[in-house]
Amino acid sequence: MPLESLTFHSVDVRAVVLKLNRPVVAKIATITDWPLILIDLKTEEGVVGRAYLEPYIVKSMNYLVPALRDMGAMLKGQKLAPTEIYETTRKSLHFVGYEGMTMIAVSGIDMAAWDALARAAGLPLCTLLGGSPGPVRAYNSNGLWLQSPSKVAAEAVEIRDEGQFDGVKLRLGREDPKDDLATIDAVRQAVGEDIHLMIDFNQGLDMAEALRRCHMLDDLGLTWLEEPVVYDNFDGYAQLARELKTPLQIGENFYGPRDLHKALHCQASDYVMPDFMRIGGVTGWMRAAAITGAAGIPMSTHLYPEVGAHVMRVTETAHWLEWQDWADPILEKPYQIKDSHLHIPNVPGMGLEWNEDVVAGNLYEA
Ligand code: SMN
Ligand code: MG
Repeated sequence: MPLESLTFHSVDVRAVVLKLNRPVVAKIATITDWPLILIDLKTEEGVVGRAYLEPYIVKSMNYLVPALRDMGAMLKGQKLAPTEIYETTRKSLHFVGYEGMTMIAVSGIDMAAWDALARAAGLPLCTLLGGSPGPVRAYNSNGLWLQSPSKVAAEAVEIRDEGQFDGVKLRLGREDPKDDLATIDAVRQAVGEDIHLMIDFNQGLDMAEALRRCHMLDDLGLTWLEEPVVYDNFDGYAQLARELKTPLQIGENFYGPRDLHKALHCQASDYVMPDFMRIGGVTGWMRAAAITGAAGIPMSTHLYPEVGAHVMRVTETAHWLEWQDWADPILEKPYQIKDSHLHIPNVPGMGLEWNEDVVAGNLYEA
């Protein structure tokens, strides 16, 4: 099929809500119900590209689903050229801002467009991007929320054993910092000293508290300290990065590659970990990866392990893939983890097919 003549036809957009096996209990929010938006992008030639979005808050789908449908209607008849689609959709809401829900909708269409192009080419997405399928180093981020030290330690063993992981992410920010320290201790005793421990504060601290708590943790050999303060306080992050020995990690709340550029310009972090629904899907990631490559900043993924695996194969400073299996119930063939690596299936595109029974049983009217 000649790729250059592929033409955008339409998008089917469905909203689903799943119950989380291990609810999110973070300093700033508790989440029991996990929203997913499924996007099927169709071309006039009958190719279907698929992607999903996970916008955290169920009611956000009431705004995002109409935006996605509207973008789909607007794109009818346009060439299936993902970077051109990215620009058309992004600029269509320019006057209300590129960020926030605009960028989330742009990202969803972008990922589905890249998937459609790779499927039409008969290539895995990573191959279309100039790489090859292979293993991608991953840590497990499926749980370890703010519970008692003993509960977290027991769960850490389960989480490690879900894929012989050599890295797991632990959420901190308990009322008393001593309980955070006790949790790290209990986890190390349960899973051993050699495993990488990533720490996430989920933006829960103010600057004074962040300085105090991060200094307390600074000699523990932790792999990174993630989002201690509100995501856009780049001056505060720059101070933390200057003062701490442990690498600082931010980026899941960058809206587009320009936010990442601003953060690096401010020297706000040692590492970055863009999220696919906020950085601008595959197009936004590739632009961001050029910036981190030039700056020599290690780049990890946030959520969306399927798309993450493909782009990490072509990312100059690829660091860790965040493994989260929360979308697995709606997938016919969830990706597999072995020996702390995600293995990309050798199928066209990302190979996402919906488990229609699970989708039908969990639809949400948006
Ligand atoms: C996170 C992920 C998903 C929901 C809430 C919080 C977290 C992460 O910040 O980095 O995994
Ligand atoms: Mg995080």
